[in-house]
Amino acid sequence: MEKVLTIAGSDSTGGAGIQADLKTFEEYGVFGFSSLTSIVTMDPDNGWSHDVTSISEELLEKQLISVFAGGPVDVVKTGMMGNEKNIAVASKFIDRYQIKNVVIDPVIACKGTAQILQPKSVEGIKKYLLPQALITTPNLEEAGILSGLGDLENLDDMKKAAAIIYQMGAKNVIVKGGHRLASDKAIDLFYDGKDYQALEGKLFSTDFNHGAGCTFAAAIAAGIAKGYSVLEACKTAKAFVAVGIENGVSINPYVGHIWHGAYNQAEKRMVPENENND
Ligand code: PXL
Repeated sequence: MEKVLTIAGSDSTGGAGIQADLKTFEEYGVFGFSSLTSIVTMDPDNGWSHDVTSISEELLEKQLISVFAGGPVDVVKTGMMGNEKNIAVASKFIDRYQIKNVVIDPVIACKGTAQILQPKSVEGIKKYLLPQALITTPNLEEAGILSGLGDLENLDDMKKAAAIIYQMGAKNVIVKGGHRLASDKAIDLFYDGKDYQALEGKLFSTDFNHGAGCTFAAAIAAGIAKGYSVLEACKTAKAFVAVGIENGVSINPYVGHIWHGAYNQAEKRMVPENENND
């Protein structure tokens, strides 16, 4: 069975982060490993503000030693890293085990919070992780920050940003247009160093989409583990996330989540037989 490792933060509400990744890996039928970098908590008494508690680099290293005790994994995916030291540790293990299939979700800012990583972490992502990336999946804001271009407003801006991020060492770049792009479609821009390809999908007008970015990168990682080409993995991930958003769920008064199991209608699994016969 294919093995996929996520190195990311915890979202205890189960929509984003490591929880999204492991749920997505399961839907793709690959074996999921995880190493936590940070724990995100949200405060209902304070406008649902997000707080990030980083995990120490020593504890991240211990988790990675546990994961790699059985040898290399097929794919590594990274998400929220917490701080630059954790970025360096993750990078060291990717290098040590010669992992080539590396999906970097450069989590810099989340919806629902301001900038959550220090500027130093942005530098860490550029210095350590992008050169190791088979693909990186910035959203519009992150692509603007990483490329140094600032606000990206249209497809041309996305192309320029993708080319700059490609030059930083990522072998493929997909910039997610999402809701921030002035368009009535959900447009993602894929670039492999030669050609640009705009992937178009339906834009859903729902707020129940927390976790979409993490799930997209996790789905790409799982698709690559399954043997899809990078572009096919992106297209399938886009479809996987779109159905998840379409079937998003209200979790509490503050946030609604993408339903990670929607693509395979996971809610219909394991229903007791007598209920199935109704
Ligand atoms: O969506 C970005 C993100 C990534 N990782 C974790 C998060 C969030 C947003 O809340 O909690 C752990």
